[in-house]
Amino acid sequence: MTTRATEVVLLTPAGRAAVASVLVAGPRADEVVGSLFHPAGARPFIEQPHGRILLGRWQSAATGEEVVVCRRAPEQVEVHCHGGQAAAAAITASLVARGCQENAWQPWSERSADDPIKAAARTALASAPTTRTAAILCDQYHGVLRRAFDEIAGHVQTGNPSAARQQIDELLAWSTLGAHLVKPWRVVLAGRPNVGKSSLINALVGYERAIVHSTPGTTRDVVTATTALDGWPIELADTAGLHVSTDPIEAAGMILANQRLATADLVVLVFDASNASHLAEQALLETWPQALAVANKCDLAEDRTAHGCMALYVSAKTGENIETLARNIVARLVPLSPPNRQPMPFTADQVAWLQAMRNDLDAAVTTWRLSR
Ligand SMILES: Nc1nc2c(ncn2[C@@H]2O[C@H](COP(=O)(O)OP(=O)(O)OP(=O)(O)O)[C@@H](O)[C@H]2O)c(=O)[nH]1
Ligand SMILES: [Mg+2]
Repeated sequence: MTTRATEVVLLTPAGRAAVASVLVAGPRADEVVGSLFHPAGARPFIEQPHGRILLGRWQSAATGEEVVVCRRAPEQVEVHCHGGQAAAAAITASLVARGCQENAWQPWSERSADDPIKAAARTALASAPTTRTAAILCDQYHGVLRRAFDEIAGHVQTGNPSAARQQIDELLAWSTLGAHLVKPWRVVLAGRPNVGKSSLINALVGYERAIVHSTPGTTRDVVTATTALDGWPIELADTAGLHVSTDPIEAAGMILANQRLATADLVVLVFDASNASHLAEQALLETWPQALAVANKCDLAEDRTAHGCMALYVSAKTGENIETLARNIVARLVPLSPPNRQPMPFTADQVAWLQAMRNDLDAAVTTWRLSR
């Protein structure tokens, strides 16, 4: 018979902090911690009740570290030591030397959670880039998505497929937003050389991310900057100006630009408000009909209609309408703000489960119709 390993898992993230937490979980947790940890009082560790917080010393070859230890539950002990990497690494090494197995927190979290949705939410929360997306993931962690899944299963069991289908469709409508709670939306700025794409990226992120120059063809590579607009994580990509060029480096830049454009969640086409070039603009608008059109350098434009009534007139130089541009980008990506505690599928597995359930329900209805 093989015995289950006792694991050592670093629970706190890398980086500077006051405290680091190491979890020891498994059948030998009490025994190994008891052999290394000496509580301040007379009572030995192994006799201490669960839940009691104990101060003492971690006695191994590498460290005489002062630590706080707690037996959280049967087979689960937490060791809290000084933050940073050194103390936690020394404690982990001493536990590994006594036969424990070091593991990353994600697989441990997935195995130990009572609900896979909760485990996935915990993993996603650790990478949530904004407080807004973290709040939505917190709701999923606390059960709103699980309850919605249970309700769907309940409708199926009680023979109410139309209610199940409606609820599945409502959840799937949030799946695009759910997929971007951790992964930023990809917004690509494109247009002819010198129209001010790099200047607009800089104006949107609020610092000089991309090189701006009066020489057309300044940007060659794709330059990205990740930011948050209205609390949503967004990666803005600056691209080489699109035009006919015999310069091989510029041409390579345009290939990269087109690759980015093909996978973008939103294309922002930038025009020069002070210098309308109708044919070139028309061609870009026909290629990217869903794009957001922006006429930059409006501070130089005498006529604010030359680029059509659909274009938003902005100035990266004066800041005019930059906030409106940010709002318009958000409105395209997230047309509907989720209400509080909105259930939202946020992993590919959850979306696949909903789609499979939807297909099964459709197939059942078809079979029922065909049998009549
Ligand atoms: N007056 C005015 N000038 C601007 C504005 N935006 C950019 N410029 C100027 O236009 C020139 C080109 O700006 P960039 O941001 O480098 O333009 P780009 O589209 O990135 O150019 P490429 O990388 O060459 O394709 C620079 O001299 C900027 O200072 C604006 O809103 N108003
Ligand atoms: Mg540029």
